[in-house]
Amino acid sequence: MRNKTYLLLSFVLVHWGCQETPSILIDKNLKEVATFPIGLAVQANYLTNLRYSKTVLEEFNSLTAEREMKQNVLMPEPNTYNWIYADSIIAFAERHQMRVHGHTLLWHSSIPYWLDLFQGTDAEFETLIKTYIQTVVSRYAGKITSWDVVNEAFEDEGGELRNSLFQRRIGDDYVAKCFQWAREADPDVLLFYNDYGLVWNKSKCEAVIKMLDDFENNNIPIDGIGLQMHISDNYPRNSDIEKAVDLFVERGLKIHFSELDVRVNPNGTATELTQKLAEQQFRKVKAITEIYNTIPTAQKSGITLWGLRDNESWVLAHWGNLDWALFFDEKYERKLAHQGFLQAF
Ligand code: 9MR
Repeated sequence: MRNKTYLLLSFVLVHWGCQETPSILIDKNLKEVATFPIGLAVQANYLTNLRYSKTVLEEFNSLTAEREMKQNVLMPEPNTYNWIYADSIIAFAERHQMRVHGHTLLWHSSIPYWLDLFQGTDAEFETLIKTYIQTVVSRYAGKITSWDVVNEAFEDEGGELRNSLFQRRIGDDYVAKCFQWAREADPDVLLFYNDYGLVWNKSKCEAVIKMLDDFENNNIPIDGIGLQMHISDNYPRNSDIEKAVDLFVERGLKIHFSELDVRVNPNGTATELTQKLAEQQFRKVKAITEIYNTIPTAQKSGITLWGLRDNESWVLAHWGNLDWALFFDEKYERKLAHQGFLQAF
């Protein structure tokens, strides 16, 4: 009888949207429980901080440069490469046997100022980009496991290829060319297309699927898809994330949840991370990790958190209000979000 009452009560509570209260049940590091690479986007200078690097080494086994492998940093002036910061991240990873996922060879938002002003012909522009991609990929061959080859190539509306400098100068097949150039430079590195909104933006998702069809028909190499996970505790719906994942899993691609952060204050009304918000974030992290767990092992390339501590997140400057989108607080303390990840296993 007691059991029946309990079951009935649980049913009613779950039905009304009341859920179990999350609590700290597991005292482990992320990499101890993850069955796939668990990555972090870092900045080279952060790694020189002992407290920071200690947490990185305890919790993660994969690294990505948040900024330092983008074109505006690697090639700040014409014919001039600056490898210092990227090399230091690679050296850190090598010292500690961590994987490196490269981000990103081409992105319309990281074009060096001088390239925007480039006066040469279209053919010269194309040669320049090809040389750039092949120089970077060759330099890190054997050190970088996978590259985001092109980032965010599609418009938010209408499923069109983004009207970018690359599209105007090289043409609509520039994305395919970049993948071929990268493959020529390193036959072993895994090549990813990375974008945001593929879960909730139908036209963009369809455009990416069409690109994948074109790649298949024309033997263009691609190994995986990066679903940037800049999400909120209440959006997008878990069922929509599942659907998007299934779509790309069916195509045999590796799946990377590439830029995870979970905003809890998207409308800017909260002034602190309340217990309620922390619990909502816990549930979202747990849910999306559970979704990730359903991907066949061979197709899991990992989850990468887009920053370590809440106060370091790009979302603060970008959205202009307080938020607590990551797994650690300013004092390097694990948040409930961290626990949400652990409890998904
Ligand atoms: O988080 C990154 C921020 O620190 C940089 O200033 C910015 C420009 O390099 O890029 C941010 O990362 C972006 C990523 O490279 C691509 N997807 C969107 C991310 C947030 O803007």
